[in-house]
Amino acid sequence: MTARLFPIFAALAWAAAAPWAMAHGDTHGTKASTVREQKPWGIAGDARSARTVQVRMTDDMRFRPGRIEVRQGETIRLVVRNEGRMLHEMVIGTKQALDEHAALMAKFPGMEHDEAFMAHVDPGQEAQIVWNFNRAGEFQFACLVPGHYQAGMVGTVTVKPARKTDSYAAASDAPARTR
Ligand SMILES: [Cu+2]
Repeated sequence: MTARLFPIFAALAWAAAAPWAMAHGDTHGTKASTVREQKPWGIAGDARSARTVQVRMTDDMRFRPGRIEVRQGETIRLVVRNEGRMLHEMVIGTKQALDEHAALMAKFPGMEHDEAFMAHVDPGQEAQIVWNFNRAGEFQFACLVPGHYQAGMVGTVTVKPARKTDSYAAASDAPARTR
């Protein structure tokens, strides 16, 4: 029992000590968008070089479109509109990262979280995510409001390799990494 409970308390302590925006300890109150941290699914982008993609979120727990295709290195300005009557959000990540995040959100519904790769959108409102997909692969975007992800509120982002022989290298137009 103790062993099974431990991860929950560890997660609670971690969530309390480090709100999501500061999950890696080196940003201290700075919004993640100003500290560009490379994630397996990309890095915060610059809106000036972005292609705009509009996505609608609705109370039937769907994103429309539910599939987005981008080229590796491309920066996308996701304009996310909540057309429902309840809070929705878009969080981009790998399936594994979203699964872990969703489990944490289900345990701690009031948990604050904010990062450059997510947007929380009130009913009738719209928000933006500017993200540079500089890693090729299959990723997802999901609404992690408790119950929504579990109800299927998830979409896919396919990032096609810039070059067939070099699927993991950042494209030449990607911004400089922080490290
Ligand atoms: Cu939702």
